[in-house]
Amino acid sequence: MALSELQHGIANLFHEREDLAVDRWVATTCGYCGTGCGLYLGIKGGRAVAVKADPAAPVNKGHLCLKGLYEWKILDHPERATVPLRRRNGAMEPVIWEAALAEVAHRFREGLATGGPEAVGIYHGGQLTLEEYYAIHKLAKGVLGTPNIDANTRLCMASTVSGHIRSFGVDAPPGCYEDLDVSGLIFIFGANPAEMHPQLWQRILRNRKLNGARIMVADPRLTLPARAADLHLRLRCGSNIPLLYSLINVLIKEDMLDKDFIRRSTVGFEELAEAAAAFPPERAANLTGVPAADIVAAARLFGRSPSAVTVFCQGVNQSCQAVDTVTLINSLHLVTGKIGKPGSAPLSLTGQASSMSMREIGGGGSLPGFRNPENPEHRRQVADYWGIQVEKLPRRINDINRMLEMIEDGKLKVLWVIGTNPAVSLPDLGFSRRQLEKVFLIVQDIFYPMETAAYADIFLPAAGWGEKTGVVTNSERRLNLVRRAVAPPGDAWEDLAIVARVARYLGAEELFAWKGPEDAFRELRELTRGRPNDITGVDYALLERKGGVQWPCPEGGRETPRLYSDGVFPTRPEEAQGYGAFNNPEGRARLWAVPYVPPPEVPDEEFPFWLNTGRIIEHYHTRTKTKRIPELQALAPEAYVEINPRDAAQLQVVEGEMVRVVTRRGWVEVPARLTEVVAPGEVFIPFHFGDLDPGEGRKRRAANLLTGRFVDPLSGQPRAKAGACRIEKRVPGNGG
Ligand SMILES: Nc1nc2c(c(=O)[nH]1)N[C@H]1C(S)=C(S)[C@@H](COP(=O)(O)OP(=O)(O)OC[C@H]3O[C@@H](n4cnc5c(=O)[nH]c(N)nc54)[C@H](O)[C@@H]3O)O[C@H]1N2
Ligand SMILES: Nc1nc2c(c(=O)[nH]1)N[C@H]1C(S)=C(S)[C@@H](COP(=O)(O)OP(=O)(O)OC[C@H]3O[C@@H](n4cnc5c(=O)[nH]c(N)nc54)[C@H](O)[C@@H]3O)O[C@H]1N2
Ligand code: SF4
Ligand SMILES: [Mo]
Repeated sequence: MALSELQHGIANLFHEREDLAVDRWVATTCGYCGTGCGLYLGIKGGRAVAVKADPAAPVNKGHLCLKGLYEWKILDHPERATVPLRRRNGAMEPVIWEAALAEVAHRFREGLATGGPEAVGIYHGGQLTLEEYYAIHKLAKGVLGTPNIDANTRLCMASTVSGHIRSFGVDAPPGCYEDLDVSGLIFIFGANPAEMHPQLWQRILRNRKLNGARIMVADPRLTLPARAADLHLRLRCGSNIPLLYSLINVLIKEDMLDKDFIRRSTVGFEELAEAAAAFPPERAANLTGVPAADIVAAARLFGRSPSAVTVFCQGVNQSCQAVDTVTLINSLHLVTGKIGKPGSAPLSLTGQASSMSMREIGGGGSLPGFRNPENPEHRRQVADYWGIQVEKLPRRINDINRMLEMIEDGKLKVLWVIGTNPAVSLPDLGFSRRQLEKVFLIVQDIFYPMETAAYADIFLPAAGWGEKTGVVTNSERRLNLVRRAVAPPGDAWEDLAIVARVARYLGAEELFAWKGPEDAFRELRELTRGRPNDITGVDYALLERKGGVQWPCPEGGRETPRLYSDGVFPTRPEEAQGYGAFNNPEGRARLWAVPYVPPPEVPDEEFPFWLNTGRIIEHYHTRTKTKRIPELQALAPEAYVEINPRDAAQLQVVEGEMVRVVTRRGWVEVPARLTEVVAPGEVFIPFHFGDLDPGEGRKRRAANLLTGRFVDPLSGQPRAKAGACRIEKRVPGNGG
């Protein structure tokens, strides 16, 4: 099937759906990627039977990609989890809810009593609702008082969060999708929106068609956007810093700056200019593999275009020096004044449907409303609102990397995993799975079996997308509603209800006395009053009426598509999300002279290839949903490794041949796919395929058996995109 069909959805499938006689269509939001498309779920006889796009949805205006179109099929899949389970003599057995929850609470109490707040922890996903994140964080910080609270967004957007705070004071993304419609230049930097944010790619293409927008791509792979681009900067894996510095070098040398904006709205230009001076295009060409002339051409395209959006995602967040890369992308826009205006912004794409919501209510280590956990006033505001002792709130959180080390050291004893599949998605799975094995593990998911549940002591079945109501925020700060359209299967409960019931067992019932998600929303909304993400002017009815609202939207005010239009940034210490060099009383953004640190692991004689990992359009993450949708699974049934034909010839590997990919951490065996998409010297493996799926046999194919625990020093985000590996021809019968 052509990629364009996958992006649009197949036209006649869509029309068939329109004719389908359903009882009612329920307006909701897609539960997959951070684009946040509006759609209708068709219900017949109490069951979901169809999806159709919402022509009025501001994000996708009547289009959906295939993942969205087939989303209804997961709703009553036979492998949906329906009963709580408890491990007894090695096997999982059904138990009643109250027994399971009483045991969860007992384990938490026991952990707290014997090891203090550090003995317990929660690790959750980025596909829940705003209200659920709020409840989880209130429980962790306000009731358990534990610093061990983190989310899978550590693997996803953590570097952008830190980068935004360092540049702008607060993790509030400046731009919006409309910028993609009107900008003169779309610079796609370490992202593949054609496959990962298909409806945004359609908007970019429409802009090109209607307005002649230019497209520029920085990616080691020859992705679809790279093929469509006016200019492809095919940098080597892990070389973002020298490339960005060199672009800034040329912008300065050729005087393509907005000096007024630099003077009025930024600090740190001299230091940045000095650091960039060390990266003339010729030097950067050596470090990145991009011809010097292309670097100059790229800088001119950017500098001379009246407007520019830089779209970035995991080729930044999961690559080397990720936070530094984010700050340099922001700096590129700040020194050219290309921010806060129509068509101009750095635009970080969020991955999961609601990972932005998580950031708004205190994920990633802050407090609700982008509050600074070290600011006594911010701490007091939250503690007073919750009616708890301020000392209870952790000052610093332990991220998932630290939590795994604490399990290994025997300090963290009870871990509750909610809506994420760490047995596939964490790096260095050999190490990570040992920790899941060791800790007392509670897993709360919508499917059973799934890989992480294989390590669980208690399993709690959750209601999922289509079965619960709440808010999800997309990449452009747009709050959208997801709606309950059908009842959850069997005895599955909504995550919000599970968290509230555990709180009751812990004696904190009154802190979670909500009748439903809208009560929780009304409570959390008050904590944003006067903060950068003020949503006191929003309620469910407004979200429904408008098809989403972009924050801030204060009471009595209106929504805000674009931030920082006045050139003032929330960097004042009393306002900012942290303390540090980015604080300045004038509200100016910070330009950083970041160091350039060559990657710790680079290809060598023993491991001669760069290993890049990522995604494909057909599957979502660890495939718990997409492998269960026959139409998607059939399109991409198996893992593989992309190898350049030149390297394959040297290795004497042919198309489809099983090869072993080996790193210092482990190995996998997958078929070779010979393709020019990867450059010589680099290979790519999709990370979607777990290897513990019962029914699929035990296969060693999970990309994270290969990745290492190299984390960004500023964000703690593991590097999934640049390691060293070798390819071995498989010798039949050599075991393993
Ligand atoms: N179909 C589908 N869509 C998804 C998802 C999914 O699983 N499936 N997941 C969602 C989520 S959670 C996320 S986070 C997003 C991720 O969306 P993307 O970030 O767009 O996807 P990736 O494939 O992880 O990586 C993007 C590109 O980064 C490039 N890259 C690798 N190393 C470097 C480098 O050093 N520099 C540069 N400049 N580029 C590099 C890779 O070659 C790759 O093409 O997608 C979201 N959308
Ligand atoms: N090598 C490598 N590793 C990576 C990446 C990479 O590019 N390369 N990308 C990283 C990134 S960006 C991300 S975001 C992570 C994603 O990694 P994971 O979070 O592990 O991915 P998912 O498969 O989406 O897991 C979500 C789980 O939640 C369940 N679920 C869905 N909805 C609900 C719900 O409403 N309630 C509950 N309780 N459960 C629910 C699903 O069944 C699934 O088991 O992977 C990271 N790991
Ligand atoms: S682009 Fe993303 S949000 Fe839109 S339908 Fe596809 S997966 Fe869903
Ligand atoms: Mo992600």
